[in-house]
Formats: sequence, structure tokens, C-alpha cells
Amino acid sequence: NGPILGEELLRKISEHPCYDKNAQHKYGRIHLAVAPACNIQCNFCVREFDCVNESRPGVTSKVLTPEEALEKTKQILAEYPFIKVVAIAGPGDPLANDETFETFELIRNEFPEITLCMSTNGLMLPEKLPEILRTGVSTLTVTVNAIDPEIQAKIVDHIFYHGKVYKGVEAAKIQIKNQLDGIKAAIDAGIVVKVNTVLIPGINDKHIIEIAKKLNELGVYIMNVMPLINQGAFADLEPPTPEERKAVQEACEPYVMQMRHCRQCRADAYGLLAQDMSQMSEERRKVIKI
Ligand code: CLF
Ligand code: SF4
Repeated sequence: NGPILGEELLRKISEHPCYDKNAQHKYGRIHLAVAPACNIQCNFCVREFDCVNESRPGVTSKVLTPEEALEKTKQILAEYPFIKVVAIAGPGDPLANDETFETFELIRNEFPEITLCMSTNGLMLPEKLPEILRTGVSTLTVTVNAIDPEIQAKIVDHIFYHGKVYKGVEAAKIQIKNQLDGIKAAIDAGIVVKVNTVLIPGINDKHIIEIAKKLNELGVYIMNVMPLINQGAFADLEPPTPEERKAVQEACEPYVMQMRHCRQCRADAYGLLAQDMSQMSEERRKVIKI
């Protein structure tokens, strides 16, 4: 299963620390925290911290302007030439911030060879796809926590979409449709798509296999099942045990390749994936088993 990739994309993937487990020790990424706004409210999110869909709890990244982000990239790439991926993953949703595209343009003009990567909740994906393609993003992560609106409604409290707030199942239907349509369109346009799924025991644990089957149909390259970070409205839920997470990954593996080396990076992380570990709490290390 999985999409067929051209030569250029195969090279980019082989140098992408998240998409290729063999690349993680050799190649790094830089996250540019230029996107503070978000257009949804996940129940596990505490807004003053980075987006939990691709991040770890209790940290706040300093928001940069696009120009500051370019400056930071220049400095860091000069110091760490093994960084091959420049990504925007928060602290909110990249597609809810125009600065995302301004930043990518600045980076692409300065470093045409670099891989541009982004992580989103997918709500705005269909309508922002032309802009994503225009700026040359080649790897895209969408966080899909449910494809059943009843389940999704337990995970996302509300969405803000085209000037209106939607709640519950109505909100869930809009988001799921946009995520799946957007993923399909992105893959058709040649972007390599990864899906993050937050494993939330008692809410979506039995459902994740259905997501994996859908990702197989859509041609998603790789899936990253991440453990719940129990904060926000989900503060009382138990995160999954490493064994529970492993069982879900094994059940999904026949349908879509599994990423098992995610470090739940900050929105301003850089270097090798393993490098940021110094800032991780003991408790968190146990949850994600590193
Ligand atoms: Fe960043 Fe994400 Fe791109 Fe990687 S992280 S936007 S795909 S360059 Fe990677 Fe970090 Fe896990 Fe994300 S280890 S949190 S999966
Ligand atoms: Fe928070 Fe969800 Fe928005 Fe990420 S997508 S910033 S977790 S509300």
C-alpha cells in the first residue's frame, strides 16, 4: 500500500526525519513558530501551550514574525547543515495564519532545495491547498482523530469556520469532510501525506483501525499514533499505556505504515528529533516510551 513517489520526492522522504525512521539520526528539522491562531478547540488543548496535535504539553513557543523566522533559519542551517526540513507546526494551526505562507515563501526563495513541511488540523485544507502547492510544501501532516462524527464530537468542542461557530456533530461532520477531501486532493496533487492520530482511551481507541483503513484508501504515506496528553477538558482521562499504543499500531500496520519514533516536538524545536529530549519531563518520557 502507499503512494508511488517520483525521484525527487523519494530523496526528500529519505532525508525527512519523521517520514523515514532511518533518517532520524542523520537529518534534522526546524520548526518555525509563526502560527499562533487556531480555528478549532480540541478538548485536550490548553491554548497558551503549543498545538497538542504535534507537540508536547506545558511548553510555549515564542511566536516569530516571518522575517524573524527566516533569520532564525539562516542561522540554524549555517550551524546545522544536516537539517533538511523546514516546518510550521504551530503553536496554533498553520492554515489559520497568513504568516505561514509568507514564511514559506521567504524560506523557499532563500533555500530552494529545502523540504517544506506543515502540520494542520485540516479544517481549511481543501481551500488552502492551492496556496500550499504554490509555496512548494511537499510533506503535509493532518491530524485525524476520528472519521465518525459522533466520536469526533467528543474530541473537538467547536470549530470556527467561515465566520461561524459550529459545535458537536455538526462541527465534526464539517471537519472530517474537509480533512478527508483535503488529504485526497493533496495526495492527488503530489504531496506526501502523514496522518497524526491522538490515541484517547475510551474515546477513539477502538476506532483508530477504521481510520487506518480509510488512510489506506486515500493513499496516505504514514500514520503516527500519538499518546493522549491529558490536559484541558481531557485532564481527567488516562493516557494510553505504551502497550496499548503498540497494540493499536500493530493493528493499523497492515493498512498504513506506522511511525513509531515521534518525539512530540515543540512548535519551535530544531535539530535531530532526539536532540530536544533534554527538555522533556520524566513523566512524559514514560508515556511516549523513550
Ligand atoms: Fe515537524 Fe511534523 Fe513535519 Fe516532522 S515533527 S511538522 S512531520 S518536520 Fe515529527 Fe515531531 Fe513527531 Fe511531528 S517527531 S511531532 S511527527
Ligand atoms: Fe489546540 Fe487543537 Fe488548535 Fe492544535 S488544532 S492548537 S490542539 S485546538
